[in-house]
Amino acid sequence: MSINFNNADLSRVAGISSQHLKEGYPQIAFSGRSNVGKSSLINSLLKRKKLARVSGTPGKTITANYYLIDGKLFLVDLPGYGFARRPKEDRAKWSEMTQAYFEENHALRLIIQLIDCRVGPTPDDADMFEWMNHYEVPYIVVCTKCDKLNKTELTDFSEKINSSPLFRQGTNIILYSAEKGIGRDELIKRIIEAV
Ligand SMILES: Nc1nc2c(ncn2[C@@H]2O[C@H](COP(=O)(O)OP(=O)(O)OP(=O)(O)O)[C@@H](O)[C@H]2O)c(=O)[nH]1
Ligand SMILES: [Mg+2]
Repeated sequence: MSINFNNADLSRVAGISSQHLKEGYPQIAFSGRSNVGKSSLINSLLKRKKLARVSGTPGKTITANYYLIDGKLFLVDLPGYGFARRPKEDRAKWSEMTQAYFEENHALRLIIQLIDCRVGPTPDDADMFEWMNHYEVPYIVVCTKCDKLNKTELTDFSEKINSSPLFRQGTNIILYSAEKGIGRDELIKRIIEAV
């Protein structure tokens, strides 16, 4: 299938769980902690500077944003988790929104789970993998902001992440930089395969 990633529009913002789409165009969802770089990654995939909002203050909006790509699939920017300063009500809302998204979602093809290269997997990420493994949801791992590590750090990180016990065997792991465009071609390939 050929997909024109330059042809993209924000087509739906779900602010409450009943607004999620569960059928229709195939969906690829981006999941990860606040500030991990979900929106930046979507912008870099689409070669757009500002389509997905990149926030200086992370975790401000708890919405799922659906970007329709070339009239063929949705990229879904899910609300980020694990932001410590977030009030309790927000965390409850996050859980409700996220669970509702995953429950009986017939359109979901792949979760792209993001991990920050400088942070590594957090306990919240571990919960997410446990959950995805349990429900046999297809996922790949994208390690963001790899431009921030030097060569030695990147080698160390790669070794650690490649032997992480959190992931299902054979999990695809991509090193990514939204700033430099590193990993973009490979990620696009995986998305097309999943669709
Ligand atoms: N150096 C570098 N910085 C990045 C990269 N990707 C994202 N950032 C920065 O990381 C910060 C957070 O990026 P966002 O894309 O807003 O992160 P998010 O996961 O969407 O955050 P929430 O929407 O709050 O959940 C911003 O300051 C970005 O500029 C990258 O590849 N390299
Ligand atoms: Mg974001």
